[in-house]
Amino acid sequence: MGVMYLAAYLRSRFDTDIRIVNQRLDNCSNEDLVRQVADFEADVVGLGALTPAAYGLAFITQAIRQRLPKALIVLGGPHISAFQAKALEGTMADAAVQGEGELAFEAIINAHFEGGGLADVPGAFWQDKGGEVVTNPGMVPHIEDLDSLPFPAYDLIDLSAYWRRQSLAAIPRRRYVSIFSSRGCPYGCAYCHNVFGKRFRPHSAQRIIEEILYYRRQYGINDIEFIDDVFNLDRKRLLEFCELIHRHNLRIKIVLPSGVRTDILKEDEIDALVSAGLNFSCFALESGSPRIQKLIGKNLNIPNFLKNVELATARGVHANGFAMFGFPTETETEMQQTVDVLCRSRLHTLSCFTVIPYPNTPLYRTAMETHPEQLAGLRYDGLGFINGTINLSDVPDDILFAYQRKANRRFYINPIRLLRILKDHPQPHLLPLYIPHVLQRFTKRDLLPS
Ligand code: B12
Ligand code: SF4
Repeated sequence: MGVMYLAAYLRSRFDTDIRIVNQRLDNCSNEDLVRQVADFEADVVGLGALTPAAYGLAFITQAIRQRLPKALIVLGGPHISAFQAKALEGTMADAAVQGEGELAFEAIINAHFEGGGLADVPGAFWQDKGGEVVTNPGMVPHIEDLDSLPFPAYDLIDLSAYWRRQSLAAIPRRRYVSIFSSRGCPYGCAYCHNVFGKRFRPHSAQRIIEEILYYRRQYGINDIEFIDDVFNLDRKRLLEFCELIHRHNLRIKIVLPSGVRTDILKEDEIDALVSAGLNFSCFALESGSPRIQKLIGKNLNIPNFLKNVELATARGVHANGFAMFGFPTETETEMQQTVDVLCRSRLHTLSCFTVIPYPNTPLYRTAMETHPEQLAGLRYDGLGFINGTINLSDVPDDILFAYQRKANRRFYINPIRLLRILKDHPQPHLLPLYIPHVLQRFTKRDLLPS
């Protein structure tokens, strides 16, 4: 989504040809990526990455620099928000941008080609001729009116290739499109990156409808995945959006795989979402312990969480829960509280992880105080959802991972839950595809280094 937003914005500002390559989707090696960039004879190369995939940036930028010595190479995306100026070290990129990218990338291109200098771009990280990394003061302002942005450049990707992979939601193989309908989140979860700032900046309900109508016309799509951080933060926008869905007689399916802020949901909002087409949503508990909720800054009201999951599932919504084990100072009793809340809930399925701290988050700073030994030399290459083996808690490794397994086993080994999954999952005939994933979660100990 990020690079599609950037592409759409940049071509509205410059007369330019843009190509997008998704290394992950295409299973494209670093060498092949460099070859594609060189064959395209790019003048500007933007590289975005999440941290687990960012270890290739040093090789990629060096090889691009060799093949295209004059190209402007710019890094951006969540990895830069996490590692900031450090992300440039070892690379041959000219500059890097943290946070929202549209205006900053435009400013860097202008500074480079119009003879100003990278030193003039507020908040940018850049390397001077001697290879020294400089951090500019200030920050490019956030985009106030998100509706002023063009639709992301879906025309530059092969959308059908994504339909053959699993989307962010655990619903495989279907024709869908993702929409990111708001930026910024006012909550203060300690493990989270602040990519878009703390102020909620939504697209208007009307603009979301226009986007949906466009995708329906263009791709014949009726299945929409909103990957916002807090789609339900603005009650007025939520109800207006649902009302517009009816007014336009749109028969769509709505999926909320990033989750909603569950405890603030109201019953009439759930009704409105369900009648607008909601059939799958994630609900993030993270911890069943009130002390840990406070410690991690999430401050979820757990009784409200349970009540709203029940209301949504009673209306046929497939509910997937998120939970984490292994927060700094977390005890075995607190882990058991999480297992209990999960098993008591009406959630259908569960994504249960152990905590991985990312730099530039409050959690990382806490972990630096409590478990510096776990962070020393920590490599994020390929570190993913289920294979994390870091332990920041107060219990030994075997107990921590036993709780992760226990949560999965106690949650799923329940005939009533299994029947409910079959009844409510949007694609029950494809559920066997998930059996290997579930078994992997049941047996995580096998992944631990000996
Ligand atoms: C969808 C999603 C995924 C998807 C797709 C990821 C992807 N490559 O985009 C999947 C399921 C694969 C995924 C996986 C993971 N994710 Co994720 N994910 C998201 C989510 C919910 C939305 C991403 C999105 O589309 N945002 C909307 C677009 C518009 O924003 P954007 O991509 O950030 O792009 C903007 C800027 O970053 C910038 N930008 C982006 N690229 C570039 C490039 C250049 C050159 C420039 C100048 C600017 C720039 O400009 C863009 C427009 O303003 C975000 C949360 C969020 N709010 O963004 C988390 C998020 C990106 N994920 C996160 C994490 C932790 C993970 C995992 C590591 C989890 C785990 N422990 O396993 C894995 C890693 C997988 C991997 N191997 O890379 C973190 C990022 C951590 C980090 N340091 O990289 C985020 C930010 C969540 C959070 N709040 O902490 N994720
Ligand atoms: S609610 Fe989500 S986006 Fe907001 S601070 Fe918490 S984890 Fe981050």
